[in-house]
Amino acid sequence: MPIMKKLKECQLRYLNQGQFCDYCNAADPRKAHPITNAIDGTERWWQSPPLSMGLKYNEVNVTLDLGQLFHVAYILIKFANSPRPDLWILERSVDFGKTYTPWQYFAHSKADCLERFGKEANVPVRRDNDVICTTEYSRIVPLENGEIVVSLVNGRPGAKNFTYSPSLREFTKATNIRLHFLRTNTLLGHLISKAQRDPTVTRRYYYSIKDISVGGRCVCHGHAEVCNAKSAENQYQFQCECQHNTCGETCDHCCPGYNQKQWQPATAGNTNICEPCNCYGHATDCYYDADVDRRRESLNIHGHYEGGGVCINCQHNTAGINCEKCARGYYRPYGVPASAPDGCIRKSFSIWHLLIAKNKTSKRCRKTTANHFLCWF
Ligand SMILES: [Ca+2]
Repeated sequence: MPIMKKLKECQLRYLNQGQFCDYCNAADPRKAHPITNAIDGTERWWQSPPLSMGLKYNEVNVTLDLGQLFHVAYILIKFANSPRPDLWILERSVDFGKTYTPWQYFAHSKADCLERFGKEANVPVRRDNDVICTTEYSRIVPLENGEIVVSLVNGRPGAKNFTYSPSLREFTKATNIRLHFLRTNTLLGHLISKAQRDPTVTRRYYYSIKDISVGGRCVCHGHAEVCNAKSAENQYQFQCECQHNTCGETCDHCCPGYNQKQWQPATAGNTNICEPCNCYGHATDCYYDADVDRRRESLNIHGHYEGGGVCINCQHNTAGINCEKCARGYYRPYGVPASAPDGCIRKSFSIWHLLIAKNKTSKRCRKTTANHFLCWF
């Protein structure tokens, strides 16, 4: 918001006894109304420029940056010395403010709901992700200290089973919240013709917010019971305590080495635990490959070809999806297990000469075809 200096604020409660106005002053803490006042938890308030400075100030955005992804359960807005807005949209972003989508519409009349937003007013919520239009919060009274409570979980079908309701989990996600105000409440002042209009009346029309409270929980995709402050120094950022071999701030991927199966959120019937890859101890990380899974080429730790884990950076001269082979130029002598750390030995042709011979009987010969042997000398 631009810093407003010498801007008159006119409090509506004094209308009966005559108008009371004062000057805003950014330099005077008692008369300044910066946006930080809307989240400071005190009685100080934020105030937008009045319509006397231009009708463009009907449209004002207030944006809250949550700093990370949350499931938002409710938003409580306490207004200050102006009525609640006449027409506005509560919006959310899940991509840190790049794009916004409507969360709930607010209008004074049912006609506005339909004409401005294409929504029938005050219809009961049927689906978890219904975007509704409500008229109950746009009344002119109270003139001051009005409140708006937006509940994004309670009253929706998935509320009782939130963790396992994918559509409600998705609907409540937000990294940013935007109050997109479109029209102030005007005591029907807009009906007065321009010629008759009291030039001071529009000084009374503005938005003012005393405080905004947001309640929610971390997004952990069902893979954590607890979400705590990231560190003692940073009490405003939270991190899930991930279970089921999941990693990340929101437990949104499998931990390194646990990608035998594709990551999935936990559901009511399945924790969808991330399974370790079988790399025979030759690699610490792996990735999931759907094609490998489909072709059943990856061996899991139970010895079954299930999942699509592909080992990354096989060590100890090994290679292959499971590091089960020896790298080019190396061989694993017969009987040495795939998990042996030094099982792959360099083929040295200066010492070991290969010869295809017929019918050889030696400890260093291996039968290749019916009458041929591969021998080392
Ligand atoms: Ca405040």
